[in-house]
Parts: sequence; structure tokens; C-alpha cells
Amino acid sequence: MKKPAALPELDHPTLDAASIRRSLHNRLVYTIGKDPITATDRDWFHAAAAVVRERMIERWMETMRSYYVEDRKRVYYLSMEFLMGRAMTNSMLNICAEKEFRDALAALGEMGLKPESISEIEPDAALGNGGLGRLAACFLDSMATMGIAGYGYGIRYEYGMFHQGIENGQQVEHPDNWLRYGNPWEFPRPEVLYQVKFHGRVVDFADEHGHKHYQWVDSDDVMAMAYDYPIPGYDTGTVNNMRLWAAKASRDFDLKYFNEGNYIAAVEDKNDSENLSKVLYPDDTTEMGRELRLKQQYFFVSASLQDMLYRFAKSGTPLDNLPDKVAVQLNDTHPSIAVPELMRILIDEHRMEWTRAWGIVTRTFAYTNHTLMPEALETWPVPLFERVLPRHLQIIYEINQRFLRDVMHHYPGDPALWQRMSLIDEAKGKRIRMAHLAIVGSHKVNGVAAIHTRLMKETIFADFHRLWPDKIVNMTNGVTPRRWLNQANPALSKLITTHLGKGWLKDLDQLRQLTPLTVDAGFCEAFVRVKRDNKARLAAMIQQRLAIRVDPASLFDVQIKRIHEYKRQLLNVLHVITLYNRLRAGGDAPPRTVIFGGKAAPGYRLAKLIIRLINDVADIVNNDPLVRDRLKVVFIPNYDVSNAEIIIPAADLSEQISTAGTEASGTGNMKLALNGALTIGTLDGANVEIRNEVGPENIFIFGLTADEVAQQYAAGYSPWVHYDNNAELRQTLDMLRDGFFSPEDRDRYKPVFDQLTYHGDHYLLLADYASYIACQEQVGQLYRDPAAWTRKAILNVAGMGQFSSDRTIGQYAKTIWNVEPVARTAG
Ligand code: NBG
Repeated sequence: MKKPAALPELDHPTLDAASIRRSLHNRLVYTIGKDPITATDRDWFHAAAAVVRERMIERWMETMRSYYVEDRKRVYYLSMEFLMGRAMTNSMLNICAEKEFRDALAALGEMGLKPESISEIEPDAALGNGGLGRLAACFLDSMATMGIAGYGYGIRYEYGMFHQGIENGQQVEHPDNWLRYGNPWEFPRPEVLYQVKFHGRVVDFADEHGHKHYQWVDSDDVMAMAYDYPIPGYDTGTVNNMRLWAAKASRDFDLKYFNEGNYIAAVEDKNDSENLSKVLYPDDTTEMGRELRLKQQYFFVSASLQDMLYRFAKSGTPLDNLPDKVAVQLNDTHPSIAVPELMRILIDEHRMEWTRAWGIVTRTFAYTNHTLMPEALETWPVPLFERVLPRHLQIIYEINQRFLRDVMHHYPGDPALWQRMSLIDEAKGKRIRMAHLAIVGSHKVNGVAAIHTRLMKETIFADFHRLWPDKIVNMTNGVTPRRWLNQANPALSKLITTHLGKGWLKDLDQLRQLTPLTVDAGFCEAFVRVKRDNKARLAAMIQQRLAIRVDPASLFDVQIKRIHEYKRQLLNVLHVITLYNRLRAGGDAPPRTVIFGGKAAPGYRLAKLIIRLINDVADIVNNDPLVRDRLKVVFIPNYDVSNAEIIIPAADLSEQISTAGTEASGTGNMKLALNGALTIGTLDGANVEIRNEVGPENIFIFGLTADEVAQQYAAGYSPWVHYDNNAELRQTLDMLRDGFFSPEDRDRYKPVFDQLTYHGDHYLLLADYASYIACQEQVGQLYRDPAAWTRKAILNVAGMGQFSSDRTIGQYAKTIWNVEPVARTAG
């Protein structure tokens, strides 16, 4: 395609404040249709979003056109989740016009408009549960910033992650109707529509050469319609694309029903199909076994593959060279149905011979694993598959047969091994192991932190590692410094830029240059002031939302993440209760505010009980005159990206206290340290690498190592030893058992007590308790020496260069995708 001349009639909107101000007025009047006199904050938000958006569009089109003209290799990131958060401020910052927008909005302030309240109108795009979905969002930012032709593909859920309310201390879930007022960032593409099949049956027939072929017939069809979202890189001409699919009924109304005069049934059918993209499953690291979920997976995989093959076909490259032009990353096993789907397309639709097709497939896909926990590994019952995706089941069987033939050849006479490696688990009714499918169908499989990758090789995927020693690689996670420092913490960002220039925003290793500034009194003072202001901002938010007064001078001790037993929020609670008991007994410790945030899966009873416990403990502790202001406990409701942006810059202490060997990586640990929090944590996930980067003297490590945890299990761990031998621990646990924190319902926390004792304390809280408490004492002592604390906090920021998602994406690009970044200048 020849590059067309720039269209002379276009406005080419510019980034100066005057032009932005004019556009704001124009959009409000001509697009939103509102008189400035009557415009609400929401009207202004939509006008402002339109103005930001139109300043990205030309770069977006240029970028897409350049990928086409240059025939670039594309990277497709397939993910059920993209936890994007808000787009407005991020877009302004990434196109380097935030100040101009602020000035323009401030000028409009004369009309009674408050610029700050405009950006808060925007609902979070909460199309994800937690770390896995947010990682996908950080990766999109990095790919755009670095100039990688990366596309996100996912689902446009009508309802994202539920909104968490707290009533009587308990979580209540409210639907997240994020599209209610329209979404100014999305471009509906009603013409980009693909058919996705379900159910039906498979017929075979012979062609003119007598070769057998298969056809999937009598299916129920749903249409996938594209919505596009521009993803602006930071300070670059590159604006990439995220494409999310919405389900549409294949025929608006079923004529058959209509002819029978059954109007209601006709409409019901339409609703059934469109339910596919209705809601995100609010499940985090637990296996989800619902038919609708399987259909969601196939729905977006099928549409995405059709779309990428259509784009590929336009380049005229032969299909055999697909892996030279296309890399597909499977974000966990959720999209792993892509493996048999691409096989189906190649052999059934393109009549390709199996081994040739298989070569293409395995060179195209790579798979990222995000958890070691066996109960979280996806499996699907064979009968369900047979009903929903009959042709895929056949193909999976064929893949398995050929794979097992290979295994048997390598390891003859070891049927136990064959069973372990099979794609089909025969243990409790036949089930398909999606992780095995993803491994067999990929050329690379990666873990998300060094220890996680090591444990993958040694435990859950040891057999595969022995068979294919080069397949499993490590890609330690990262976070985008644009959102998690530049946007969330403007004051710290500015301070750093004053001393280092702005190169760090694209080359985070430059933060190392902060190290000598730990002896610069002026810098240290400014650093402390930034933290204090951020803490004051959070304290104000807590006061306003929860009517709890917290002292910004107290130690802000923060644990924010999904509520899960393995993450051990309960261990944190045990520390809070211990501290409370010590203070009541006349002990001394620096004032602390312990802050929690996180959602529990709606069906996860113990997790919900932990939330209630935190709130009950908060009630007692915060109102105890004996403790006064020396200890406060706060549960911030509805932890999401936007709340994270306020909490993280205000944290002094980052709680990363999972049982060693259970947290694949963590990314909150990186965001908190990047904002100058010190970590208290176990040697788990990326904590291990954070310690290496910041130095062991600048991080608080406690507890059993992953190997020691394994030994404890092997030796038959008993929590009672710790209960019996540690009086302080016993007192703490007995208070839970006896209803100290639930006087109106004394048995409320017995299940918690039981879990930690009679039921075996699976996550070894009692084993780590003493070491955790001792470590927290050291934290308290250090906090009493502000200069020493500040020095370590600065060294944490200085050591975070490694944890930019740019570094992660660079590694994927080089060792998995085989693509080169291409810088594009802005303008
Ligand atoms: C999560 C892990 C985290 C990790 C993120 C991103 C799942 C299944 N896994 O430790 O628990 O940081 O993935 O890799 O959500």
C-alpha cells in the first residue's frame, strides 16, 4: 500500500493549551450537545476525553499504517483480562501534554469547573481480577512505548470486576456497570464481525484423492464484534491497538420463532448469545468450571485468530511463514484453546497436512504460566468439551496421541509418567489439562519470576522440563513506570526528573543515579516531604470515605492485593492483634496505621471472613482508649487501579508475606518499592529479586524459604507445636476462638481458628509467626530513625530499574517473539 498524502481537510489538532481550550468548547457544544452554562462535570469529562482522543488518532493511524507498509512482525497478546484503569490522565501524560490540558482546563475553571473532579468522573476499565490482568495492561504500555507492533486481544465485558462495598464489616458485591454513560475511548467496528461456532457435530468425507477431511456442521453461531482502543506509548509516535470482542446474536431475531409467532423466544435467543461477553468472572487463582467461561474463552480466541489471519493474508505471505510474521502470547491457559483452533483452521479449512500444520502452530504460540498452585490449574471435563467444541476435542485427542507416542519413545516402560504427562487427566472423570495443551502447543513456556520458573521446572512441569530442557524460560514481571510512578506519584516523579532529567521514564535503570543522593540533605528532605504529602492525601481520602482519622506521621503499613489464604492477610492480622496486646500491656512501639485493601472472590467464604475479621479488629482497636492513636487499622473498600494510585505513593511498608513458593511473582511489591516503600516479605516470587537489587540490608526478609516449606510439608507439619510453645501466639489465636473481636457473635471466627489449627494451617502462618513478629519489631525500630529509614527508602527506588515492564517486554521480544523494537518520533 502506498502511503496516501495527509488529508488536507483534517484539523490536525495540536497540543498547545489554546488549541486544547478551543477544542474543549467545540466538543462540549458540537459533540456532547451541551451549553457550557448547564454542562455537568460528566459532560466536561466526555468533552475532555474526546479532545484527548482526537490528539492520539492520527498517530494511531500512522502507526497502524506503518506496520502494514513495513510488513512488521506482529505480537498478539491474548488475554481474558486487561485491567486498564482510567485512561484520561495516562493518555495526557503519554502524549506529553498533561500540563497543556491542565492549563486549558484551569482556564475553563472560571466557568465554575474543577479540573480535578473531571478526571475522577471516569470509571475504571476493570476488565481483570488482579495481577494477571494488570500485567497485561502494563505490557501494552511498554510495547507501545518501545515501538513493538503489539496488539492486545480480549473481551469487552459489559460488567467488569464487581464493585466491593463494605456493609457491617462484610463484603457486598455490586455490579460494575462501567459502560453506563458510554465509553469515550472505544471505537466500535460494526463491520469487523466474525462468526464463532459452538455445539453442532463433526462429519467426515473423502476428497477427490481419497483423503479424509472433517467438517464442523449444525453449529449454533454467535458473532464477535470488534471494539478498538488506542494505546498511546510514552513520548513516541507509536499508538498501538487493543481490540476487544463483544458478542452479538448471529441473527438479531430468530425467524423460525417469529414465523411461529413466538416473539419472546426470538428475543431470548438473542439475549443468550449476547450473554457471552456480559460479565468478567471474579475469580482469582481458583479453578473455574463453568460452561459460560469455556465459551468466553473460545469466543475471543476464535475471533482473534480469524482477525490476525485476515491481516496476515493481506501481506500475501505463505501460511508456512506465519511464525515469521506472527507471535501469539497466551496469557495463562485461558486462551490455550487457540492451539487446537489454529490446527483446525489449518487442517480443516486450508487442507494442510498435520505435521506441517503442527510445525506452524508450535512456532507461533508461547505460553505464560502465572501460578504453581495445583488447584488453580485449569481443566475441563471431556463431556463438556464434546458438547461445546466437538471438533476441538477430536483434535486434542490427536495431539495427545502423537505427543504420547513421542513420550513413550523417550521413556519406554513408564506408564505412570505417560499418565502424568497426558493432556487428559483420567483421575476423576476425564478432564482436559489446559496447561499441558499449552505447553505441548508452544515453543516457549515462561514463568514470571526466577523462583517461580525454577519451581515450575522442579515441580509441576518437571516431566516436561526433562523432555524439553530448553522450553521453559524465565521472564520476571515488571510494571510500567509511566502509570506507577509518573502518573500516580507526580511529586516524586518531578523530584527525580529535577535531578536525573527525564530519561528514567524510558530507561528505568537510570534510577541507580539516585544512590549518591542519599547523602544529599536537600534531596532527602524533599523526598520526605513528597512522602508526607502523599500520606496526607491518603489520610484525607480515608477520613472522607470512612470517617477514620489517621495520623500521616504514623507508619503506613500497607497490604493491598486480592484476599487469599496463600497471601496471608491473616498473618498480618495476627501481627496487628499481637501489637494491640502489647500496647495494652504497656508496651511501646511507634504509631502505625495498618491499611488493607482487596477483594475476595464472591464464593470464597474464608476470604470473605478474613475481610470481616479485619473490619471487626479495626472496630475494637480504633476505638480502644488504651491504644489511642498508636495503632489504627483501616480496610479501604473497593481496591482497584484508581485506589492503588492513591495508596501506593503513600505507603511506608509493603507487606509481601505469602508462604514461600506460592506467589508466582507479585507486581504490587514492585509498585510499592518504586514509590519508596520498604518491603517486609518472605523469599517468594519477585521479592527474591527485589532483595538482590536493593541489597539485603534494605529489605525486611523473614520466614521459611520455599525449600524449608516443602520440607515442613514432607515431615508432616503440625501447627500445634507453635501454638503450644508460643504464649503470645496462643493468646492471639485464643482471642479469635473466644470471640474477643465479635462479642455479639462469639463463634464468628472459630472457622479461622480451626483453619490455623485443627485443619492443619496449610499456609504455615504459625510456623512463620515468630519470625514475622520479630521482623516487624525491627521495622518499628528503624522507623524511629527517620534518616536511616529515608536512606533505605531512596535506595529502594534506586534499585527498581530491573522491574520496569520495558525490561520484561525486551526479554520477551528477544527470546520468545523474535521482534525488534522500532522507535517512532512523536509529532
Ligand atoms: C498472578 C500471580 C501473581 C503474578 C501475576 C502476574 C494469577 C493466576 N496469577 O503472583 O498470583 O504477579 O499473576 O504474573 O492471577
